[in-house]
Order: sequence, then C-alpha cells, then structure tokens
Amino acid sequence: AEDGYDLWLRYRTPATTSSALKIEARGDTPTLRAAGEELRRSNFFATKAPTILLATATDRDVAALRLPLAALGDEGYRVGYVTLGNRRTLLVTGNTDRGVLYGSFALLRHLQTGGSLDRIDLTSTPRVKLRVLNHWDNLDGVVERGYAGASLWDWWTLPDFRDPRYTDYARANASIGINGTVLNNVNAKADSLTAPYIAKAAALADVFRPYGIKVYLSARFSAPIELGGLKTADPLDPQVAAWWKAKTDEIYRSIPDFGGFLVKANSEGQPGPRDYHRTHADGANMLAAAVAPHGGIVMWRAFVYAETDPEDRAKQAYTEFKPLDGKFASNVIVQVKNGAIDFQPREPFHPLFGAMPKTPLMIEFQITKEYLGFATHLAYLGPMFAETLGSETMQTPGETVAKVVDGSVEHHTLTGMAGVANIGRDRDWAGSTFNQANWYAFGRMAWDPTLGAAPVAREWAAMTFAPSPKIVDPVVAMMMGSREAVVDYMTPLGLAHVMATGHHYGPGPWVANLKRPEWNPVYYHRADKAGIGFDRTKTGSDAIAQYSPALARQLANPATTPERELLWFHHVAWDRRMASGRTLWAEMVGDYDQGVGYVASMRRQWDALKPSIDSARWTKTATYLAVQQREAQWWRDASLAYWMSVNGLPIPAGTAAPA
Ligand code: GCW
Repeated sequence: AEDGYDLWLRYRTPATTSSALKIEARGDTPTLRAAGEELRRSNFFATKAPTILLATATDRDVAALRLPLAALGDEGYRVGYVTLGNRRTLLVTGNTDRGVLYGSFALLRHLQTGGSLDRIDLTSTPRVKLRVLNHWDNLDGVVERGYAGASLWDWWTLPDFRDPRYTDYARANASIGINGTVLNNVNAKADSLTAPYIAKAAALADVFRPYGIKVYLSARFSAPIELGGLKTADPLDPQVAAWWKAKTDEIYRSIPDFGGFLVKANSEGQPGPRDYHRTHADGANMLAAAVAPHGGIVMWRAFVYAETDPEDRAKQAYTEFKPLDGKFASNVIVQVKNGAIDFQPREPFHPLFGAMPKTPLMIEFQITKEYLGFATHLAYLGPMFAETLGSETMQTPGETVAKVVDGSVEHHTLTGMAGVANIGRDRDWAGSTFNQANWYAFGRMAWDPTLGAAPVAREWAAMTFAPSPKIVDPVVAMMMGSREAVVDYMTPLGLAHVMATGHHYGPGPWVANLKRPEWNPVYYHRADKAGIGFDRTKTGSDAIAQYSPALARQLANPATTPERELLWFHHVAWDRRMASGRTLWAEMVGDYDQGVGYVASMRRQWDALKPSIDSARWTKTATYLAVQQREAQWWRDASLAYWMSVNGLPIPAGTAAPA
C-alpha cells in the first residue's frame, strides 16, 4: 500500500521493467555506485533503453568532448546526449562524483515530471554552498518541535546497526541537493561529544558520505566543564581552547570529513561566551580555530535574546551581532533565523540581512511547523521561503535576502541555508504527505533560491502523485494559498506569537501571566481599547531603525508599510481605514474568515481528487484537512472573542458567518 515512505522518489511510470537499461559507470566509487543504483530503481528507460554513461569530466571520453564543464564547479551537473564512438549516449557528468549523482537525480526528476527521454538538456550548479538540515533531535529520541515521531537516529543500536532507512534518508536528501546534516538539537547535551556518540555519528557519516552529505554536530558551549572537568568554558582561556582542539581532533579521527559545529549560545538558557563577558565572535572564533586545520566550519546562531534584557525581542540579535561585523574568523558563518522573533507564519525579513556585509550570513528556515499547525495543518512553505528570499533589503540597489544568502552581494564564498527538519520515524517521514513538500522545497530552494514556489510545487506534486495536469493543477492550487490561509486564521495583518504557550498549538492571545514578559502573547499584540499592534517606530521600540534608511523610512509610516506587516510595525486604531475601504477591525475579521474559507475550499478540491489518488494517502490527508478546518474555526472564533473583549466592537455585518 502507498504509505508515503517513498516520498517523491516514486519511479512508477511507465510501469514496465528496467531490465533493458544499460548503465555504464566510469570508475567504481561509492558515489557513482549510488547514482547507478538509483537509476536502476526506476522503470523509465525500458522502452528506448539508451546507454547512460555516468562519468566525471576527467574521464578520457568526456574530456575529448570538450564540453564547457568548468563552470559547473564541484557540485554542478550536465545531463544530455552526446555521440561516443558512433553511439548516441546519454551522458550524466560533472566535475566530481557528486555532480554525477546530482545529475542522475535531475534526470530522474525530469522523467518523473513527464519530461521526454528524447530531448534532455539539464545543466545546473548550486548557488548556495551549505545546504543543511538541522535536526532538533535529542539523544533520548525526542525531537524538539518534531511532529513526525521519534528521532530517526536510533542511538541505542548505533554504531553497529546501520538501519537501511539511513540510506533512504540520504537518497532523499541527495535528490534535492542537501549536502549537510546536523544530527543533534541546538539545545545540545555535552554527551553528544563523548567517544560513544562520536562513534555513532561516524557510522551515520559513513552511510551518508556516498550521497555527498556531511555530518555536523551541535556543540554545547560548556562541554569543557561538563566533559573536561575544567573550571570554565571561557573562550579566551588557553585550556578551554586546547580542550576544544583535542576534542575536535578526536572527532576528525573518526569522521575525516566532519563538517563542523553548530552553536546556540546565550539564548534561552544555553551557555555561551557572554557568561564570561566575551563576545559571540570570541566564542565562534575559538571553535573555528579548532576545526580550521581540518577544513571545518562553525555555524554560529544569531538567535539570541536575554532574560535580563528589556529591549524589544525583535531587536536583540541585531544589537548583539551588528557590532561584530568583520570580527569573525573566515570559517565562521552566522546563522540568522527567518524572522527577528521566531519562525512565525509571517515575519518581515530579519534586519541582519544586509547589515553585516563583512560576515557570511546563512538563513535558517523552520521546515517543521512549530507555529503553523504542527503536522496536521496543510501549509506549503514554498511561498514563505520565496517571500523572505525575495525581500528587498534596500541596502544596495537590487539587493535581496537571496543575494545576501547566496553571497553575490558581498562576494562571500562561504554561503548557506539551514532548515530545521520535520523528519521523524513516521512511515511517511514528515507526519503527512504534504509536509514532505516542505522538506522538498527547502532543498530545492537551497540549491537555487530564485526557483519559484509554484514550479517547485509542480515538480513535487508530479513526482509525489503523478505527472498529470488533472492532479498537478489542483494539488498545486491547494498548496499555493495554503500558507497564506494559515496567516489569515492565525496571525493576520502582521500579528505574531499569539499561539498558546509552550507547545504553540492553537490560539492564546489572552495569555499574560508567564514569567518572562517576552513570552506572553499580550507583549506582541498590545491590543487595547484604542487599537492593536506593536509600535516599532521611534515612538515605540524603534526596531525599524535596524533596517536600511530607505526601508526604515517606508516602515515609519503606516500608510507606506505593507498591510500584511502592519501590526508588526505599528499600533493601529481599530477604525483605521484599510486599502480595501474597510476598517482595520472589519479587515481582520474578514481575514480570519478568509483563512477558514480557504481550508474549506482545500477540502472540496481534495474530495474531487479522490478517484485519482491512492486511498491510504488520500484518506490521511482528507482526515487532516477536516482537523484543520475545525481548528481554523477555533483559531478564528477564539481570537475574535478575545479581541472583542478588548475592543468592545461587534462583528461587522456580513463577516464571520459560522461555517
Ligand atoms: O522556536 C524556538 C523554539 C525552541 C527552539 C528555539 C531555537 C531549539 O520554540 O524550541 O529551541 O526556538 O530556535 O533555538
């Protein structure tokens, strides 16, 4: 039965056998073997059976063709027909085995999406260097903010047992170009750096290596105290630096191509250099020195906010990091969240993008839907990724977040995109079929941040279901508006962080009694009798001053602030006139309603697809859509009831009809 295990790697049409497929690989490396095996899994080549040649640019026959391969770099590929000794051959090539592997997956994608076998001309090079999943997996198997079962890593049976599922995980990632994985939670335990866990990580690295995937670990900054028995973890203490160097050398003895460390420091209770009155650069550079001789890197997170700091939480990362621009070692990349607060259904882009020209910045997206309805709500995140990546920083002409991330603005070569994984041990990996699309879209957009959300959704739908417009069109139509629907029924018009406390599931805009003020939803929406929204202009927290002067000028005025971000930047009167002519209050009510209505329309579209989709995947999705509709209504009704208790206004006529 279809249970979603195969993800988008379904090679089912045409349903013939692949016995006639001729594949020749030049060289016998694990990566070329993986490429050949992948092609052999498919049924695509039976009828015409061209010879497929997997070979790198250094192969004598390939070199003789004098193809312009240099520009492909060390991960790009070229797939197309060539004539070799009078024989028409489908050549899959690149400068490295990894290029050939990515080319093999591109070939499969071409055929899975209905491309013809006769005309093939696929060339691509990734625009971003580090395309990395962040697993928030704890060593006890619990995944923080994970909604797809326990951790995929079975620490109990590693390193001896290498579950074949680890290989399937690597295949799925390689198919979308992901080339790194951080195995453990950023809320890290020092134990992950002990010898037994290094051996377990090494076993996973062995499985992933042929697929071009490097392993990284989250490092707990206080590990020298906890594991090394030192009195301090002060990054400027020579003993501390020596401990990290020795630890790093130990890791590289087991994992020669270890990628490096990811660090969450001085945030939400995690230890860090600030505990010793050192800067984040001091901390990052100390670790960077330890991994540098091995070619490793440090991904240092900018997600910081301190308990003692009364500053607007949205400002704290910039306040702390902007002055450190130019102070980081060359193998450090600062990892900046999507959103100055925290992965909300919609946040304006983070003000650090464009503000630290001397420092490579990678973006961190959350693929798991902590704030967007967990596993059950259907929310395709492609449009959210694209919206952020396409945001104009207005620092230099034409500068977008994507161009900061891909290094083109400041000519950085260390570039990256991280995605907090939504993967667990569920049969379907991600908790639902449509959640798989978010994993897929993350990988594809990390490879090329300029790919649009819709083309990526089309690929995914064709591969996941079937390449028929009768299926792809409605599925893509459902997906494309789904994230906006979540924004509408949860956080319309720039609201944020109004979710219930702790787990973040369901509405909680009334919550006001948590011990840290900046955890309370009332801190974010600031609704009162007069109006609603967080004033981030000069009369408020002045967070807008962290953007470029040109953008800050726009955001200073509610009239020139995009309405979708209005309440993020301004405290606005309930009766303010919106572009639609409605009052703010009527607009809000209309948005909540529209979100609920969208879910109802997705259910109708899905119902119509019943005859075209296998029953297991159809039924699970249909059930989840019913849950989503019930909960969208809950969000709307609970939120409106609360706002009405604050503003005393009635529901405007013609809106919020009970569904
Ligand atoms: O989004 C918040 C989450 C925490 C998470 C933290 C972070 C890993 O609620 O669960 O901790 O952000 O990104 O560090």
